[in-house]
Amino acid sequence: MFQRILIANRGEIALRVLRACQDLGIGTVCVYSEADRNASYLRYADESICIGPPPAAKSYLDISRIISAAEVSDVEAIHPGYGFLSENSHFAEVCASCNIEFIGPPPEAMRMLGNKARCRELAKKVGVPTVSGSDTVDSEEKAIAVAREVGYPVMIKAAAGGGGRGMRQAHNDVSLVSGLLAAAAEAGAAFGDSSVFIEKYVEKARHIEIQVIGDKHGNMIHLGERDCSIQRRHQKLIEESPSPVVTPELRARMGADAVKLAKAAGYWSAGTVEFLLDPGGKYYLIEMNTRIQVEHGVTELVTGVDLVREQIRVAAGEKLSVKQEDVRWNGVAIECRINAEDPAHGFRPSPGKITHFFPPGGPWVRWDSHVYTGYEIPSNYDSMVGKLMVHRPTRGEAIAAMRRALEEIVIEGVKTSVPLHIEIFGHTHFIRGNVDTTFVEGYFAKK
Ligand code: MV4
Repeated sequence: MFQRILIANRGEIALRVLRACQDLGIGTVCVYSEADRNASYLRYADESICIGPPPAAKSYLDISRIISAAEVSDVEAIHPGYGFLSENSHFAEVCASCNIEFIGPPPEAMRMLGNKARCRELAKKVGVPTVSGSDTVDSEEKAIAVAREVGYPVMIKAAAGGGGRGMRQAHNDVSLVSGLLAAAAEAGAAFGDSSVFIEKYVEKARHIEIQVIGDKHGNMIHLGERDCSIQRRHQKLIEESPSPVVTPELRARMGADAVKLAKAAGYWSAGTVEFLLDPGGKYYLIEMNTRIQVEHGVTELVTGVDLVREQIRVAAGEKLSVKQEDVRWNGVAIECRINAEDPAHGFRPSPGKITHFFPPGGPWVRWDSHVYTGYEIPSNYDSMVGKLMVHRPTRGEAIAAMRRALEEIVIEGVKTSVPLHIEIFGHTHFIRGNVDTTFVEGYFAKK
């Protein structure tokens, strides 16, 4: 096992990785930007190194600064968390060339699966269902031909994109041509790769993702699904496991397909295979996330598997501590992502000082967060202030527990998504589990 690792991230995920290291008896080095110099979790690290000014490009995204910190502190491995450099295969290669273990998948697997067009190709090759559509399209004529063949509406997606960036819907040839240009330009600017492909638009779908984890000895298991259909502008608001609509046999089929895809890419570490599930019960792969995700905690609650611990163990060359046949799913876990954002102003980020904070707690509640009274939320990074999770035997009890916890939490000084979460947890469609990916936007349109 590693003696000492560096955590190349900030906020609640830095704290989450610190806790896993504490449990494993591993020494820790945190890096932080000037905006995070007062971060509470830094006290739990054995060593903390300032790596630069607030802009992420000059700190958390700067490979040379992070590698320098790793070299001077003599760590054996780097945990990238989520976001920032976590899905950067070049960074993983630089780590390898410096003889530092990247706590994540091998770079070749990241490159293959992180590109949506290549991921789709691999899925097709190994027989995992995909949405009907095309490989990357290089002309308007080709795009129109594909769209007419699969039938409108279609989605135009950037191959290098993810989480809805570089994505456009099109209902006819005219919006297809304008959408192609817009998606390609957005992807070129954001990812330096403007290639796009076309998929049939799957209507009234739910977003179901399968958690996988593998080791370097060829073992790969799935830990069931998370239902992430409650999103707003491609930002997830609520995640739950199990999905109210996934049966044990559907879970087994989707899980086997997720494992098949990851194995075909020579994957190890934690990863998530995203599917759309249509109202007829058919599922289609859409992309793979080659990192630990924000919402990993709901899977930990229902399976009892510590995903960050397993990630670190397998990176160190150990075998997975769980076998597929021993995985059990107990009860229902739900997570609310609590963001500092202002619903009265289009949910724009609401950075600033938290003047009063009281955490939710009590039985069945898990609160993963780095914030405290007096904490100043920097404007440089994302606006998530914490993840509120509950775990109960049934979905109805989980909803009740979440409503109690949402009423308890106090965050003053900034605007947050707590009132929105309270509204959703009182909404009959949500309570009945009767939602699809258009729920939040549809709900606000009607108000
Ligand atoms: C889709 C889709 C319908 N058809 N692809 C959104 C985020 C990205 N991961 C994929 N997304 C979608 N891809 C096809 N072919 C609908 C969405 C989608 C969506 C998915 C999950 C949750 C909310 C969503 C909101 C709008 C669109």
